Amino acid sequence: MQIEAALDQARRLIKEGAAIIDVGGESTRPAAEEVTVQQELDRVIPLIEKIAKETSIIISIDTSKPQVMYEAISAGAKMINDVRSLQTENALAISASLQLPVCIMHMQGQPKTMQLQPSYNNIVTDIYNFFQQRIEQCIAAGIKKKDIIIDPGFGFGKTVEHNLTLLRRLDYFKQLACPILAGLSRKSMIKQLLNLPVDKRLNASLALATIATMNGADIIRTHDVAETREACQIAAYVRDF
Ligand code: 7PM
Repeated sequence: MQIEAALDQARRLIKEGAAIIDVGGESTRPAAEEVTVQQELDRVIPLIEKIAKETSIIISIDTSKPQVMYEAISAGAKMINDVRSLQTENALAISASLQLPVCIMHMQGQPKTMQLQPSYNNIVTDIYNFFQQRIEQCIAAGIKKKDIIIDPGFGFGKTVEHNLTLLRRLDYFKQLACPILAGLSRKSMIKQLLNLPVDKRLNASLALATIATMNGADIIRTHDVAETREACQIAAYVRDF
């Protein structure tokens, strides 16, 4: 996407009521090729600068690369979203030095191959144990517990059954005492369950976001902010009544 189109998209998300905008320069879709640091920087830095100049929205930098984290924060980002959970060399140390919220997402394998043969002993406890260890390692590196957000990583090295189980049992992760982020919007589990193309997945995405909220999600990652806010506000009223 070119910079003006990306900026328009950011403006639309803000107008619809987004609390956070996630900006990324690496595709993490299944089978995606890797990109270089310079490619990522060229894609995200000018955009972050422009969004930060225009608004005070929280910008999250979606990257696994420590140099991109550092430069994005210098450009105005205020949060890190890492689908590799800060496991890249130096990512943990750089994040700790930045002292900002970080979303650590669970992924089995790498984007290129993660959907080939996902396998767990127990999808819920395996991922729970992963977070328990990872939170400990983050804290040991100097990241504050209050800055850690956890995300089970729907679709990242998971079958549709794994995704359904995680969604049903999302409340189990509350014991870790970190905010829970869930990204389900337009994901391929909807194709697998209802056989809908990506531009027809809004209703199903709202159902998934509603269930995630009922089951304890604190932050929802979505393409359709206005609709998702309404659905999740209702779910939160029912949940917290
Ligand atoms: C194709 C397939 C395009 C999948 C894009 C995607 C998450 C994320 C993504 C998530 C966090 C998408 C995904 N998903 N970061 N990045 N959690 N923290 O649907 O679920 O945007 S990429």
